[in-house]
Amino acid sequence: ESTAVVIVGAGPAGLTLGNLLLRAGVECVVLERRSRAHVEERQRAGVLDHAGARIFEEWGLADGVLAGVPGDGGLEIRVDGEPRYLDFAELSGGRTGRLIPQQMLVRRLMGAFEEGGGDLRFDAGEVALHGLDGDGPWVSYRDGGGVVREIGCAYVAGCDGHHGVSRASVPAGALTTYSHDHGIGWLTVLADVPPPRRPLMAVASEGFAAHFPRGPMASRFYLQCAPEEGVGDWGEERIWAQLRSRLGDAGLPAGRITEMSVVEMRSFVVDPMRFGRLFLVGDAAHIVTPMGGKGMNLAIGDADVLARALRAAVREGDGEGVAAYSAVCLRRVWNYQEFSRWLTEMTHDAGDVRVAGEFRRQLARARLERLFSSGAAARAFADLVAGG
Ligand code: RFL
Repeated sequence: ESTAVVIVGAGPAGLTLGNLLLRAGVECVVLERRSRAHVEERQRAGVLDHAGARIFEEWGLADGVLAGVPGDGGLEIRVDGEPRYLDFAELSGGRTGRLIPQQMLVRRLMGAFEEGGGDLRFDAGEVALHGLDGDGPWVSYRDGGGVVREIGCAYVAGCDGHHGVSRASVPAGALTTYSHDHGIGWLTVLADVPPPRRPLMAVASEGFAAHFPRGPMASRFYLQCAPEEGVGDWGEERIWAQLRSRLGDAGLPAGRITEMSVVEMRSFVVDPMRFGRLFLVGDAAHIVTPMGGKGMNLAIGDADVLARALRAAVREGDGEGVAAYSAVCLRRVWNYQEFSRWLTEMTHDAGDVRVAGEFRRQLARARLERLFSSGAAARAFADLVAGG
């Protein structure tokens, strides 16, 4: 069996790439380790930025993928309970994003891919990549029925997330890795609580908290905690009490908690995002903390750059895009890493004085204040939220 591109992983990166290649007339097969049900239910991100939405528009996928999805109009930052607003539509000249839960985007991308005749295989076990530094790589896997299969290809797209097999298949020393631990803890809770009127971040002396919409009846909450704390340290009572206090929302109802975990506040980048005929895409190449909501958008942005490069390489024999892939993606990756770090530092240093001390607390508060007193500062922020 052979195809032009084997895509490993059916998350936002792999499914976006699959759809774009289908549109570009480049043959591909998507191999996913987990079951269809598992992939459909996995809830994570919730914001598609303006640049991400543009990609689906440009490739003619917006009608299927973004129909009925509300816009991301703005952000409330509550400082010690005092509400402040940023209107992204106005500040960015209408370049707003969309509020779409990741699993809804994934389901719609799966639907579009399969309706278009795409080849998507779930329950693919023991995926292994071979011959990546030669001209004819191949990918082996064990299918749901236990049969070992091999697919020859011209290129492999490693879209299998941070813990996937693709990056691990690259020989030691071929990639430089950069990683940073932000030194703070985050607890995240997904609950059946009506969403806030607009996405909300809170800066408070007890620490950072946030309340984000995840569809019409669900919310995702984030709570800063000590770096060494685990889920076991947080009973439901403490969670709701801390959320009400930090968010300045005494009436916040305690809904059913459907998921709770500790988020690793760590950033990671590999350079180059390529080894021979393997391209690393999305979380396989980089992770950014959830702060700023850029992880899923980077995955989609990488997929767009790679789809254009592979279209030129496979259909026209033009290897320029393929050669430039890593450098083009890394420019955006570092720009978004910086945005995420900047936002993390400001919202955490300004709250709990134990994070960075009193002097930096005052600096962070000045930075925050600037967003509401300087139009230029607010527009720069909105510009990064819109992405590009
Ligand atoms: P994914 O989504 O991890 O998908 C990888 C896929 O590959 C499969 N896989 C394999 N398949 C075959 N063989 C193997 N050996 C395989 N190993 C793994 C996996 O089963 C999976 O289906 O990576 P991708 O596509 O690069 O997408 C990245 C995004 O999912 C990620 O960046 C975001 O979820 C990050 N993120 C957020 N991003 C945002 O843009 N905005 C947000 O608000 C936001 N919130 C979040 C987040 C991530 C979170 N967690 C849990 C890490 C909130 C959370 C809590």
